[in-house]
Amino acid sequence: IREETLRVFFAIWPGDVARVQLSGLAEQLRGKSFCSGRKTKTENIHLTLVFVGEVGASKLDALYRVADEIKDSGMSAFDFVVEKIRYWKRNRIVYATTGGIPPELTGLVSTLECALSTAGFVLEQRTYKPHITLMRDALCQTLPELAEPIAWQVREWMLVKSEQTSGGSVYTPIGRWPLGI
Ligand code: 2AM
Repeated sequence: IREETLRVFFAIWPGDVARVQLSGLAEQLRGKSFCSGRKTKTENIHLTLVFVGEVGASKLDALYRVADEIKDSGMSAFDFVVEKIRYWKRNRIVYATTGGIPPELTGLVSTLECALSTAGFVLEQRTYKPHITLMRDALCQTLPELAEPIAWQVREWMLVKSEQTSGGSVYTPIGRWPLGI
């Protein structure tokens, strides 16, 4: 009998206001014929911290343990400020990102990567590039400038289950950890 597996990643979800603003931005990209492509659904707009990938259900406890230990080490809340829209031609995605990566974000990601590796999870070796995917299968002529930054205070991070359905990706949080203020 094969063990059930789940596809999981650690991520941050923008606050409601920021998420609607980001969704409006994605809509604008399509509406004004900047780009063609598939817009990320509003509820799916997120910032990945670490993509863990397919794991056996029995590994979930180890993931929770890693996260609990990090939480107990006292990570701080921070502001994430979206200032740029970029087109990643190779992956055909349009994404939003920040001008300056907050040190708290770098700290959280590297702490997670390190603790996950120690716990035996094999991660991709790519350098972390924070991005919020707004559109997939995108073809772009030009990109608009952001009229003003879109910011929110990051006060928690999550473990999220990803399922592919006929209606697209469905993301379900299966764990949440607060950041201190
Ligand atoms: P993306 O938006 O650039 O595709 C869930 O799939 C999240 O994990 C997405 O934010 C996705 O980034 C990210 N991710 C990172 N590495 C991935 C991989 N190898 N396969 C799928 N998603 C990955």
